[in-house]
Amino acid sequence: MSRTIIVSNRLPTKVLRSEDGLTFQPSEGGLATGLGSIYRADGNVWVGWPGLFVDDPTEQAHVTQQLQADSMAPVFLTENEIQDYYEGFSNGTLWPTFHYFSQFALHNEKHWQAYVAVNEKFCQAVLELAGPDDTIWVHDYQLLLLPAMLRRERPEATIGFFLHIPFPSYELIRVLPWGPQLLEGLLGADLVGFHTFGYMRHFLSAVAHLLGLPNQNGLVETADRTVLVDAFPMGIDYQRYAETAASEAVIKHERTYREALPGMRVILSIDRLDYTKGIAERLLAFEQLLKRHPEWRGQASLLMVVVPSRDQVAQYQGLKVEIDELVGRINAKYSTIAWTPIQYFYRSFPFGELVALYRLADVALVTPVRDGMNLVAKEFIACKTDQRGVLILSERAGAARELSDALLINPTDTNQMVAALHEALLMPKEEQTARMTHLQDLVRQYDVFAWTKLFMDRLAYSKIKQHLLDVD
Ligand code: GDG
Repeated sequence: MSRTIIVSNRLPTKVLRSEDGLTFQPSEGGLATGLGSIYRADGNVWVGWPGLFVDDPTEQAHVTQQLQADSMAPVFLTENEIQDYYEGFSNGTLWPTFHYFSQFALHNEKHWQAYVAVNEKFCQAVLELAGPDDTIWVHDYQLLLLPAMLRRERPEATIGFFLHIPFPSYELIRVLPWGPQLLEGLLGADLVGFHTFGYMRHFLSAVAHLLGLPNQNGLVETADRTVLVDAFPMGIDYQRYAETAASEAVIKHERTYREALPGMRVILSIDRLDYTKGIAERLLAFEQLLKRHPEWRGQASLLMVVVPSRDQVAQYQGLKVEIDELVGRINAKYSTIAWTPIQYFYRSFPFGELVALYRLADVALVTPVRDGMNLVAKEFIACKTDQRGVLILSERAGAARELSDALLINPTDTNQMVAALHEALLMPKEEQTARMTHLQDLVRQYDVFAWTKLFMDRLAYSKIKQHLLDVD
């Protein structure tokens, strides 16, 4: 029987250490939901790091056993590996480079060696589980070398790869000392998928320029195989958001928030702390709105949730200080006894409260300077059960390719952001409904289950196509 093996850096369950020992917390991420139906089906399995350093063999056995019961297989990483492979090469080199922040990118040979070694470790873990007929689906930038490593050991295997972040212009890949190896790593797959057609084109052009391999309609001919490259914009579990948004508990939360902000127009901003998300630029635009359009003072508040992330990395600590100072300065300048311009939360909200915030918001301000897709934009849309509300979206988020009924802006153009905010706050209800209805139709149809099915079908097709080419 053929099975599917999903591989990603993190498992969809977080293992946490508390005073009472280890606890297991399911992750609510979009990927976990979308693939949930696959990896929990007969014999399928998800391979990844449980998100915690565990070195005691008894504890490792306990974690393995607990996760196995829920179709997962852990890859344990040492503290050095977490530092050099994860924080070092993945988050300190690849993340900034792929988001066009190459000035932040570290080029450290030790980090690269750890990246190769950990990809090899994942390869061994997959090989122990995978049979010759199994389908292997590898995810994201932490595992770019894995497809070729698996291919070397299992030439016949069916291997798919999906990248969740942007793929940048080949000029940025060329700056990386290890660019060609990374591309060769990806070409071990049968199918390489990206969120947008633009990222796919950048990848094909990098493969042509750095490896000298041309393509025809997204088919790359390597020395011994054909690799299919395509775009698969990821969706969300629409029904889950829409149903939660209509639930009594969430409506109650929203009412409580409303009572605390009577008559106020709410502009919502939600991100992980990250320099790619354009949080500081957004604050500056809100400040300019208050300056140029004083009529919104006392009438509109920016509700800003920043979820702590990667706080061990220097750039993230600096960004946190910058955001704290900007919020402090703007609030100090414009606050009145009755009104606080920015309601700022540096923490994560439980799912139901997050959905209540989406319901509450009149405007969602989603303005990353670079973002592979951006699921927050789609979640906001799914939660607007009354078809009201305006999405302001950065044209540099992958989601902008699909969500053309949003107000699309350039996140580094403060004037344009101020104009969009003003327009959104004044937008007639009929226009809000017309735009939101279109956006909902789209996000509902291309949900995460459709995305998963499309990718798996295309992967199966790429394999059939290869057999036919081999026969020719
Ligand atoms: C990467 C790519 C791509 C946020 N705050 C809270 C909370 N969240 C949840 C959101 C959303 C998720 O976190 C964030 O997803 P994004 O897509 O916006 O961004 P990344 O984490 O950077 O994800 C991105 C994605 O992969 C998928 O391919 O779209 O471009 O960078 O689901 O709801 N969840 C809860 N409380 C919060 O306070 N419960």
